[in-house]
Amino acid sequence: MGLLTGKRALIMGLANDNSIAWGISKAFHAEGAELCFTYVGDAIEKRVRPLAASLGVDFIEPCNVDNDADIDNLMVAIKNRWGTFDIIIHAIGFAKKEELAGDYLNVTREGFRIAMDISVYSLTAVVKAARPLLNNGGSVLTLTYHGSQQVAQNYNVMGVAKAALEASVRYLASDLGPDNIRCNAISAGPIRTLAASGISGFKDLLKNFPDVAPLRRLVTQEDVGNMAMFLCSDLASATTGEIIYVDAGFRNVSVKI
Ligand code: NAD
Ligand code: 0WE
Repeated sequence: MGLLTGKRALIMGLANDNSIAWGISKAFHAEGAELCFTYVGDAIEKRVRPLAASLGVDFIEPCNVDNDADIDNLMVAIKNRWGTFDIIIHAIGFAKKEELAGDYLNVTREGFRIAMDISVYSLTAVVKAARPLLNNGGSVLTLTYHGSQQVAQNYNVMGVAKAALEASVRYLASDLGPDNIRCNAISAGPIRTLAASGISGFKDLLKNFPDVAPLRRLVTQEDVGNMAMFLCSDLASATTGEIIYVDAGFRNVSVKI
């Protein structure tokens, strides 16, 4: 018996084998969860299919979270295949690349709207659509970053979006709690993924992080996957509305130079 045996998990945000969602998927599979993956676009579909197959998963659906119809269609597909389910992993974040450099105050109205829509509203939209299908004992988990709490150079509008995402977690936890469904976030340290490629200063961040972090190392997709597995298991049955750090202790160190 695995810690997630009998649980069905929707995994949103798998792009390739560097994705945080892949670390979570491997940990979930190892503990017996049944998985469904979503993708956006043909390029990502080509990456997701073989990864899913390597875990014996053939339940793969398209879903662009900027589109209510996609979210509704996803829930119809889940209702048809599973009836009900237990876990939502939301590992999605997006801002236009030009918003992730220079001063925050240069953010545009459209850049702000897109970051908030894809990175924040999507969690609530998915939970709202999924709610009739979610089982008692279920769990919703999203991914955040400490740039929500303290200024992180170049993170800019994503920091503002993550602050709103973390507040959403608390409100969703309050709404879902009476049905015994939990909602939490993992705040991960920097990890080299597609969403971190080509970001100015990211290489330096990865280089310097182990000198400062108490554990003297970077965080891995597996570190995050294991915490996600625990949080979505019944071992975390009274934890909801929380932001759990998987950052090798970095956020507690004040002098970072
Ligand atoms: P990733 O690029 O592997 O995953 C991001 C995913 O978001 C991709 O699968 C992409 O397809 C998806 N996505 C973007 N726009 C979408 C849309 N409109 N509809 C549906 N999906 C969409 O990168 P990652 O680092 O694994 O990111 C996963 C989550 O982890 C994000 O929320 C990110 O903010 C967060 N996070 C990342 C780090 C890091 O350093 N990499 C640290 C803390 C938190
Ligand atoms: O949340 C993230 C990634 C956010 C992200 C990254 C991209 C790159 C490509 C959102 N949208 C896009 N859009 C793109 O076009 N992280 C926590 C990783 C990250 O991103 C940073 C960081 C860190 C850490 C950006 C600037 C500074 C630090």
